[in-house]
Amino acid sequence: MIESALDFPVYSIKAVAHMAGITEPTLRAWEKRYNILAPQRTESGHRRYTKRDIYRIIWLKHRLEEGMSISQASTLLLTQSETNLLDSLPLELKTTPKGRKTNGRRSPNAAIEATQNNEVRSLAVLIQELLKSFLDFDELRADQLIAEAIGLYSPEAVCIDIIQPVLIEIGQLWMLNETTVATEHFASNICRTRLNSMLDSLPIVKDGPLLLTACGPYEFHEIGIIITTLFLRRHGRRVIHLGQNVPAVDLEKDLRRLKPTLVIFSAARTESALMLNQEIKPTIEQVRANFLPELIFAYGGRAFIEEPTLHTLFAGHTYFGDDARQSVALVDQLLPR
Ligand code: B12
Repeated sequence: MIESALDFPVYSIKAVAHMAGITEPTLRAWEKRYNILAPQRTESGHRRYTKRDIYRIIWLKHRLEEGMSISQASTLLLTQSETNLLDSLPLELKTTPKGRKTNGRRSPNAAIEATQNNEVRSLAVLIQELLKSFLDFDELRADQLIAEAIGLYSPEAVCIDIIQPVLIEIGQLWMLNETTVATEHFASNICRTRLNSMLDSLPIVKDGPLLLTACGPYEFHEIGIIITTLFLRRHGRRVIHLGQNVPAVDLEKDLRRLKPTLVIFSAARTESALMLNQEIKPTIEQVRANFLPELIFAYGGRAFIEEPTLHTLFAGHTYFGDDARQSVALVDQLLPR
């Protein structure tokens, strides 16, 4: 029976082997010889592990590294509290104080804590169910879950604490070949549509300095900057979103026509950060030199979190923070009201 987000059987043996650093044959042997793992099976007979299984496996691995035999470790496992098991998690999955993020990604365990404390239907459960609905191509369920999340939590929490970790998880499953491109397209399209309708439901701000948001040339990862746009608009800022893959020539025309105060670009991959540097930055610098001297160029996105050396390319310009929440605080510093 599924009792919490720890108990969703979604991870294949390959994914578990990768995450825990244990070979697949070893996992199968532990299952066969010791009464410690009982993964569920899909209709076609493939094993599906839960997060709780993964925590147990990592705990066992640590005991073996300390010199214990697997039979001793598996006997000891049965006496361990859940807290001890969670303590053995690698940094990426480690429990952090509630709501704090690890590496731009909310710790799933912080939310699991919330479930255990009987708060409202927790973020962790919503995350796991939304993930499952995407993996099942269940559009209706996905839509219901996002609508429910919007009803329970702030748009900021829905975007950063639910949609973002689910998409990152899908990205990881996709990288591990555990899911297909179609699943990723399905999930990102639903999220994008929902975010756009959240944007549409906001009143149009007509006053104040104009902000432009965009993805640079050949950048199609748009959800992060849509979220940034949403947060800025919710904060009462006048923002026009120019969309994906904005070429430098078009940008120049838009800058001349719209005369914004701030232009904000997002790059999810190193390649697109390099394109920002080669094409967008010189265009903006030229426009600044010629007719908009006050124009501020800001940048952000996953590329700069994963590859911090990229910042050196943008010296003299404004890094807009590791996530969309930070951009709201930064805009108030740059453009006080
Ligand atoms: C959805 C998705 C796609 C979709 C995007 C759809 C869309 N309309 O946006 C599509 C199908 C287009 C796509 C394509 C590709 N993708 Co892709 N994709 C993803 C996925 C699964 C989710 C991205 C996402 O929306 N995340 C959720 C958002 C909310 O997070 P975020 O973007 O990081 O944004 C947050 C912060 O970074 C920050 N932020 C972002 N931008 C900005 C800007 C500012 C100014 C500020 C302040 C903050 C900020 O705030 C956001 C909210 O907190 C990621 C997995 C992942 N780890 O993210 C892979 C991922 C990014 N993709 C990847 C790859 C490799 C590709 C492709 C090259 C695949 C291919 N072979 O074709 C292409 C490249 C396309 C291109 N030229 O851009 C890799 C990138 C690896 C790397 N470092 O280079 C990832 C990490 C998957 C993986 N694990 O390998 N992808």
